[in-house]
Order: sequence, then structure tokens, then C-alpha cells
Amino acid sequence: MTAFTYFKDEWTPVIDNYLAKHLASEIDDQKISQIMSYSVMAGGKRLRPLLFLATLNALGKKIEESEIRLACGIELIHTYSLIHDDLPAMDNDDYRRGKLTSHKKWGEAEAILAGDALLPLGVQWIAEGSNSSELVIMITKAIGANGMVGGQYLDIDSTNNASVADDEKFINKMEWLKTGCLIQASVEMAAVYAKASDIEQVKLVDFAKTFGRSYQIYDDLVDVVETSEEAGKATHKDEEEGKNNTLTLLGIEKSRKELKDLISQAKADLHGINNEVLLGFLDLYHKVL
Ligand code: GRG
Repeated sequence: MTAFTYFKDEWTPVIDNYLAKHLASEIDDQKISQIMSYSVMAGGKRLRPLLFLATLNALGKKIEESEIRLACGIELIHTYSLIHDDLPAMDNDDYRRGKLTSHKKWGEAEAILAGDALLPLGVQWIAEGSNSSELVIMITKAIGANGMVGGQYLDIDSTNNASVADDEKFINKMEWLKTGCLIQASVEMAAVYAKASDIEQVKLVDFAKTFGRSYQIYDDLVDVVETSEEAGKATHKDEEEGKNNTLTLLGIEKSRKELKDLISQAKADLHGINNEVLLGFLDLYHKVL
């Protein structure tokens, strides 16, 4: 077992239990609570809350209930984005996390509302967990029009638009906004929360930027390398549906090379911090390399 596996095995159940318990107890209407919980508890990897907690760990900050609430707030926001991304008006997916998507299970209006409710609840938990407007500003910037929503907009706007298919700058920007911003925020919020030194913050943010970029390439490779059963969602969709991404731009082998380069870069970014748990996140990529 690696330090990362220990960490993941210790904290994933804590995150899962907190999410299940508080979604059930903090929402008055049992039906909307059930619809929200359905997607949150469908078995995500908890990558972003784990990154937040691992960064605290790397900085020697103790993890207690407030830190778990904050970390879980990030997961609520991430789950909202998945529910909305799967809607017929966006990616139109039937499966996510190995289960029917929210709109397929509960109906479209219900799925929209479940996402709409998860987003502010996530921000609320981050505000309450951190007691800091600085962290609230960081997360809201990361997921708004200059962040995740902006990236999703560029994605929707450029689908089936051949003129951007070889525009590397555009594709990098779109992927960074859609995927990278929330990943960066998960690490950067922890660095600010744990009062990391300026040097530590620079290294951690560089690592988060490199990891955020690499995660999209990984996710694109999952689309071509894994079966739907393995991925828990439809695969082999991107090219068919006219999506423009690093993989459709570079092809499989060059994307793998880019991912390997980013893994080396991420290790270099953490030089001097050398935290085994944070470095262990890079092991996720082995299955597509
Ligand atoms: C609808 C505002 C809005 C945004 C959608 C999340 C997203 C933005 C789109 C989903 C499509 C996609 C491939 C995005 C890249 C981010 C990504 C890799 C999401 C999947 O995250 P994982 O792998 O999933 O952490 P789990 O289920 O493990 O949490």
C-alpha cells in the first residue's frame, strides 16, 4: 500500500459518510434530498475533496469536522456540474458513475433543480467550514463564467465546429476552464486555508495547474481506452459527437506522451514539498498509459 492508498482509504469513507448524513439531515424536503443524494452518493472518486484534504495534510494541518465540511462542499459543486453536463441540452448522457443519470432517473426538471440546489449548498458548506470570504471568492471565481461554466460554454459553442479542431490554444483554454479551474481551486483553497508560506503556495498551485491539465487528458483517454462498464459512463463518444479536445487534436499516442510529460512536470512542481500522498494522485493515470 502506498501513502496515497492509505490516505484515500482513510478519508474516502469519512467524506462519503459526511455527505450522506448531512444531505439527509440538512434538507427539509425528503424528495429533493433523495434526488440530490442519488447523484452525490453514486460512487464518485472524491478526487477534489481528497486533493483538498491531501494538501492540508502536506502542510501539516489537522483534519477535523470543519475541514471535512469544506472538502465536501467542493464535491457537491462538482456533482452539480456533472448532473447539468449530462442533461439533454448539454452532453445528453444516460449513465454517470455507473448509474442512470439524474434526469433519466428522476426527470429533467428534477435533475436541473437538484443541480441548482447542490451548487449553493456547496458554497454554503465551504463558507461555513472555512469561515472565510477569501475561500468563497476563490471557489465562486473557479466555477463561474471565467472558470468552469465558461469552459463548458466554449465546449458547447465549439462542438461540431471544425474551425477549432486544430486550434491548440482554444482547446487548451476550454479544457483548462472546464476541468482545471476547480482542481486548482481544491488545492489552492487548502493552501490558503492552511496558511502555506508563499513558496509552498507557488509550488502547490503549479502542481495543481499541471494536475488539472493532465486530468482532462486522462479523462479524454478514458473515453477511448475504457469500456462503458469500466468508466461507469458512455465511452467512445467524443469523436462521434464532434467534440474538440486534446485527444481529437493529437490522437492517442501523442496524448499519452503529453500526459507522461505532465506527470514529470507535476513531480517537479512539488520539488521541496515531495509529499507522497499528493504525488500518489499521479498513479491514477497508469490505467490509460
Ligand atoms: C454544466 C456548468 C457545467 C459544467 C460541466 C464537469 C463538467 C463541466 C463537464 C463534465 C464533462 C467533463 C469530462 C469534464 C471534465 C471534468 C471531469 C473529468 C469530470 C469527471 O470528474 P471525475 O473523473 O468524476 O472526478 P467522478 O465521478 O469520479 O467524480
